[in-house]
Amino acid sequence: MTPILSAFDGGFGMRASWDIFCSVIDNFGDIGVTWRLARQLVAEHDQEVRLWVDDLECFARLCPAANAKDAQQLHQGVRVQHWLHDPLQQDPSPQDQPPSASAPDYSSVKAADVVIEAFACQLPDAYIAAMAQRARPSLWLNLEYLSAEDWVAGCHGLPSLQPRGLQKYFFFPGFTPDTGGLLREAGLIEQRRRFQQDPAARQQFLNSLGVIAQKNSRLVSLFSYENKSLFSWLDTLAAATRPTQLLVPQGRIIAELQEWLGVKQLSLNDQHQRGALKVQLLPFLSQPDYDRLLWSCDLNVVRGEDSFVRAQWAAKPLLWHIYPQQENAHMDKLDAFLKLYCHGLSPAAGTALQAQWHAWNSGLNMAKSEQALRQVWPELEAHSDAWCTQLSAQINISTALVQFFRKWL
Ligand code: TRH
Repeated sequence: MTPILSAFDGGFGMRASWDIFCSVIDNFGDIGVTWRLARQLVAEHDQEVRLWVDDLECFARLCPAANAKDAQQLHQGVRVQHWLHDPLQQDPSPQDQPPSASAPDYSSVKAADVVIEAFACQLPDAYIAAMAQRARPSLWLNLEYLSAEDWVAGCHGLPSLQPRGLQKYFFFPGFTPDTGGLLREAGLIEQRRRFQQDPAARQQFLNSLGVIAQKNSRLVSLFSYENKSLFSWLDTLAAATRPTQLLVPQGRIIAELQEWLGVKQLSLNDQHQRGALKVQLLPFLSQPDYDRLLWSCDLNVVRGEDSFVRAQWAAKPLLWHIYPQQENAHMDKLDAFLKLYCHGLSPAAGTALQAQWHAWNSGLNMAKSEQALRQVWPELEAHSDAWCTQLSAQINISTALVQFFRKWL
């Protein structure tokens, strides 16, 4: 990876080299976000991108073309490099390393023009040294987790002095113009609108998943962590007059779903009817197909960060299971987003939505809030579309990153 900073003519010139470091904590969000960002920097900004990921198995779930055994591989223009994430910066002894692991020799690695340390994953010390040794040290950015909290805008873009005279800048995604924005591919909204205005395309996509959308049935996608509210929510859907088809990609909620259904093992495309509710298990989809599932449904239950954002681009009502944190810190994040999102909603709709999101994120009974939401559903549908239109007017995070770099030069 040869730094090509010299090719820059005052920042309006050629491609820069980018290294994005991702350490998979758990679940899919870390790699989900960084893989999407890496692809966008290549496809829309013609940048030279290397994505360092420490869990190739997890990466392969999101990139079916990937081989979890190959320490180096190229996908959609992104060079994917396996690394051994060692937060304590101790050289792992050989027996500690999994057989497929291959710790690159960082002393021979040329640090990129721009280095993104995703979610404070801690870069290898030898790589940081390489960043400092460049003729023009690398731009070092810490890509933070998404939050709607007020303090984020004030911290976005702030530098923090690091050893070896390096500066690390905190880069916050966000929902307002004074943040780094959200991941949104060029043309995504137009593509989603075309799909949603084409019933044949929706039906063809759903059929490809083995889903036959019933007339007058509400389609709901479910992607969440284990949740004590699930049973009461499903009971309410089963007892409703309007039929619901619940489409569940394989994931952490399946065990509780099996328990509620009273079945030992749900298999792919199994369909189980309970009253007005039909439940269908789907495979874990590619990211583009998961987008289309979100676009096809009338309500999307999502979690974490990336699916949460993708559901907002679907312009449909959503129910968010936020990633649980210690001391309930996640509830502040949930309320911060609700404060933004409920702006412009009628008191009845805002109250019903907040009641349901709080119940879902606190493991409480969902019956009352589900009933209340039904009364305001048309307003929520219109609101989710208006919210998406408002959000999509903002800069997207890949463009914001490239602009940040050009200003820094
Ligand atoms: O998997 P997650 O729970 O990831 C979490 C969050 O990112 C959280 O913020 C972070 O702190 C934690 O990881 C460490 O949820 P998330 O963010 O929605 O990521 C899921 C990814 O999986 C997303 O890119 C969408 C993708 N996906 C598919 O590609 N196919 C599917 O079928 C489904 C259901 C999801």
